[in-house]
Amino acid sequence: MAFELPKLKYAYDALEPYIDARTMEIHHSKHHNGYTTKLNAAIEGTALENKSIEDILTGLDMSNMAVRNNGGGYYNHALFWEIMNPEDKGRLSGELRDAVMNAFGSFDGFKEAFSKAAATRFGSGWAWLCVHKGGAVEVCSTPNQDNTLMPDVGCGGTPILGIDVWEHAYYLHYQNRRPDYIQAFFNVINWNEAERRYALSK
Ligand code: MN3
Repeated sequence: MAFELPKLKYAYDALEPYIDARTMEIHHSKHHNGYTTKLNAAIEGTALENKSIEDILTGLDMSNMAVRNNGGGYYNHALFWEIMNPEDKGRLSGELRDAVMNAFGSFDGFKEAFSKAAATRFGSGWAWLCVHKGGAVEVCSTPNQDNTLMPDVGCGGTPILGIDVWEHAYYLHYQNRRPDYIQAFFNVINWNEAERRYALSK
């Protein structure tokens, strides 16, 4: 079964003014589509062909750059679209809130750690909030299309929230102002989805 580009659950312009429609359209229909197509090409006829994307990434041979880059790109963007929502954003609550308070002391403490990880990622990459088995959360950052499911990336657990800090994610609207984009992202986080993923992965 080939992987398919996931459909967005909202319109390209739904995250305006925080993320502009043109960026969303190119990001989804070009960039994410490209990762999907190249992932399928990279696994066709191999032992990875019938595995889930999670299994492919957790068991990844990190020297397999085609699967690392495109499998990461496929998974990361699928997560990214889901953990944003223009309307029903919810708020940090329940067990995820408890875990965030334990790790960072306050919501502002979390926001500062997450924003710093995103802002200081040199070049292209992602910042994550991830959860370890047992329920503890941590913030970390990975380069390129790596993520915390992959082996030996320096931090671990299952990502439940992530921000894409590749320039293609923000440059049209924010140009070099990555911190403004990171700040804006907090307005579109879908906390209900993050909490759902936390419960599944803790
Ligand atoms: Mn991207």
